[in-house]
Amino acid sequence: MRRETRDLAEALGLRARDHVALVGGGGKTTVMFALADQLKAEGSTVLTSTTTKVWEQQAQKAPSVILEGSGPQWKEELVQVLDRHHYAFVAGERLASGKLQGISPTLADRLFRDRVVDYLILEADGAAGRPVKAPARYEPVIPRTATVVVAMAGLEALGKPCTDEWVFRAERFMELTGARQGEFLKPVILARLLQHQRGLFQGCPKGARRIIFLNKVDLVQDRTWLDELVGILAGKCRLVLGSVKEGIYQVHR
Ligand SMILES: Nc1nc2c(ncn2[C@@H]2O[C@H](COP(=O)(O)OP(=O)(O)O)[C@@H](O)[C@H]2O)c(=O)[nH]1
Ligand SMILES: [Mg+2]
Repeated sequence: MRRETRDLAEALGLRARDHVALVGGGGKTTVMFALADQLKAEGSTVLTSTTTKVWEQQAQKAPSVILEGSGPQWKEELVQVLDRHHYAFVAGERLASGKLQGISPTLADRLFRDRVVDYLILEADGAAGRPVKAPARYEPVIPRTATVVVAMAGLEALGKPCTDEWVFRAERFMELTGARQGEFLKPVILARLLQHQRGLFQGCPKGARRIIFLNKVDLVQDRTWLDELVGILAGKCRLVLGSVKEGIYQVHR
């Protein structure tokens, strides 16, 4: 079954009070903020954050950035900002690099359990700007209370060589998928990354819903490999093909 929608939250099958962790590459930050904007516009309260690091400029897409490391008044500030804007980004502290340190997974758990907001949306993985990544043994950092894990990849990588240019942690990627150095990233190889126990869903909490989101479909010219990829993945878990840029999503179930 396949259908199209312009509703991102619905494409991902979100339910009331979900705790969403985004992993992989190819658009996690973009999805996080698009989702937060939508949920806020629909009247929900939202917190965005990361368990890794984020550029301060990116975090500022939220109406307010609250730093846990700024002192004991941070929680009070957060409550005030949420009262006013219904949406904030929470981080740990400012780093010299211009990035913000994220929050610990246990703080994410606490914020979720304390029902501070309706939705908590986290970037739980880093991809160094590449559309595809393989997780190291200590990645991603998904809080235990996450109810949804969205594993992402950027579709512009399909057919490109499996090298550092397109794949973050390329060596680990080849270990996991059996791809050879420089081999074209074929559908079957990307599917292995998504389906491997130590692949993109590594560390997914037991009860969390798993969603595969293949983004940047607007950059795909030849649909043959895309159809092949859908053929392998569809029916196994919720699969979304889309373009956050164009705001259009295809849901395969
Ligand atoms: N063409 C296209 N570019 C996108 C889309 N979504 C995100 N991008 C771009 O892809 C790059 C990586 O996105 P980002 O959200 O930072 O990915 P992350 O590394 O997974 O957090 C950025 O330059 C985005 O503007 C999309 O749907 N289509
Ligand atoms: Mg990012």
